[in-house]
Amino acid sequence: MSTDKPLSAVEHIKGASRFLRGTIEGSLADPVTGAVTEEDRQLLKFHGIYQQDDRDIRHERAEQKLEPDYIFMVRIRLPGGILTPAQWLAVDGIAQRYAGGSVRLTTRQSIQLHYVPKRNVKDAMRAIGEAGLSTIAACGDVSRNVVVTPLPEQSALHRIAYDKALEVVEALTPKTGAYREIWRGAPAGEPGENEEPLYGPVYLPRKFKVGFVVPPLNDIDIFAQDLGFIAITRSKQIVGYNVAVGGGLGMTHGDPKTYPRLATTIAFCTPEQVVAVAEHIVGIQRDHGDRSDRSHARFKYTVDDRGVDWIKAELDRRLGVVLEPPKPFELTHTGDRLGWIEGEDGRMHLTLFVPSGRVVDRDGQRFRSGINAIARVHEGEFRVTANQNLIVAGVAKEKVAEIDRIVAEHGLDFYASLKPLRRNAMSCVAFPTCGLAMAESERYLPEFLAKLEPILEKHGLGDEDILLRITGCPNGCARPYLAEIALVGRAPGRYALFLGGGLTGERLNELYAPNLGEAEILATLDQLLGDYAKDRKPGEPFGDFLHRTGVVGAAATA
Ligand code: SRM
Ligand code: SF4
Repeated sequence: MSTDKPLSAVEHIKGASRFLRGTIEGSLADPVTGAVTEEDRQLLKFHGIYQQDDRDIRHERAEQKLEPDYIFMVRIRLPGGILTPAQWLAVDGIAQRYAGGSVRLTTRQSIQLHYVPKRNVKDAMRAIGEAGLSTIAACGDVSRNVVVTPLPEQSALHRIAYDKALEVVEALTPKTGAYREIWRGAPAGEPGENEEPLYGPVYLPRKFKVGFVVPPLNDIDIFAQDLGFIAITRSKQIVGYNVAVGGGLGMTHGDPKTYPRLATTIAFCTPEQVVAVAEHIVGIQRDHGDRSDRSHARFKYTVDDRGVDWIKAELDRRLGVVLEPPKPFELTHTGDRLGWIEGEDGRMHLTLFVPSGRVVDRDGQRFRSGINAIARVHEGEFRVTANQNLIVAGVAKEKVAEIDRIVAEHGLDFYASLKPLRRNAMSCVAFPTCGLAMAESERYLPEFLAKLEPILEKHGLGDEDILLRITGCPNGCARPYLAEIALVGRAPGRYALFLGGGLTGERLNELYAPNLGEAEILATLDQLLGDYAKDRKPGEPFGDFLHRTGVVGAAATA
């Protein structure tokens, strides 16, 4: 371990947990409270479950001297975002029966079910298992859901990258028997001496995120990952992967020791080396990450504290070979391309826009009913994108008209007329379920868009690709620090304004103003967008313009 400082409280909880067993069963069965013990709250995360409370009624309940309205969020991990139509319908049924009714697609291609009362947690988990799905390691200090570019048109390359990602998933999934015992009814056993050959008894110092991308798309934001594999292709084959390390976005307002960081591309490895690279990078973080201070425990800080050269040398040493330098590659854009795309195998793929990933029936747009109706006739698979959208993948050409009819009947064909600002925008969950939210995000995005769109139109920019992301706090769940415009929550109705990210996910934005209300944000953007409309070069993106004109970047601080 890298430090002599005292271990953080969570390290003690993990160490005493007997490989994540804790007293979870007892906590869930305790009828006196809707909550679990603090130790079990921490351990449940490794099982994909967060204890939350409904923040809309927190104060009211406190005034009535009631405990908070405890609820649980269950995160189903889906490597590469893939699930079958039958699994989709099963998840919808679980959301209706045991949770608050809505399915939430996430920025890591997973599915979250909110509002699960404690009494329903076991039933929900059993039903998830019966659907052939799992929640293990969807949260916690382990490798999280592995994201893979969904890449509909290049079906062969997608399959190769996806299969490789599944090998990594297999290698990095915790092996503890606790999950099977608690949720799948396996006989309770005494923990083995070495149930976690890779992680060991205290797992990683912090969460760890792995992604696979196939250039030129960067629809998973590869440089936000702790460990990124960038496919290098030659004549429709993946000849290997560049290895990028140390990405991560979380920070704390006003604390310069915490910061977003883009992953650094350090090497090239062959397809056969990928799993070993993943295991050894995880091993480096396990052995050298900071276990005393959780705000300094992500791999990005290990990379910066030790230096990129040290990480590369340590990786080579553990592998027993010197990896080659990275190969050239080019990324052209982030985000999803909505609508139909034909794959090289002749199959059709429809990317549906799902605002903030929330699958509900609302007004004229009936996402839940519409996607369920598609699932009943669809013979391919669904892919959740890392931008909270859903791909109906692998549709036979003769089925396209039928899917289109269902889409139109449920009011989901509006994607075709969306302006780029709305199409690209992302928000995190925030209130009322996220315990860390400082300001609204998902519930505020539509309102903010309705105010920003007329400003864009006024300046003749309605059809420009502008990338906006909003989060309710600086943790960065909607990857705001990669956007051209980002609102990062500070307090109810107040946001830090970050500007100047790029459209390919290769440049972080910068803090422009630390604490603004809506009127100030709109006035600032009105001014800057007006300047952009007047003075931009042909084809120049907004973020690039802000850098060139010194609004942000080196010129701004010089
Ligand atoms: Fe996140 C914590 C939601 C992607 C950085 N994130 C949380 C929690 C669990 C709050 C908590 O700890 O109590 C949020 C639950 C809210 C709720 O009510 O549902 C939450 N994060 C989300 C999701 C659902 C956002 C969304 O709107 O889709 C995403 C679920 C991903 C998944 O399926 O696994 C989500 N979170 C991300 C990402 C983006 C990514 O991974 O590509 C990031 C930034 C990348 C990174 O990790 O650096 C991210 N979440 C965080 C952090 C800050 C970590 C840090 O290094 O400081 C936290 C807080 C923490 O870990 O202490 C956090
Ligand atoms: Fe919650 Fe903050 Fe993540 Fe938004 S960014 S979901 S407010 S932790």
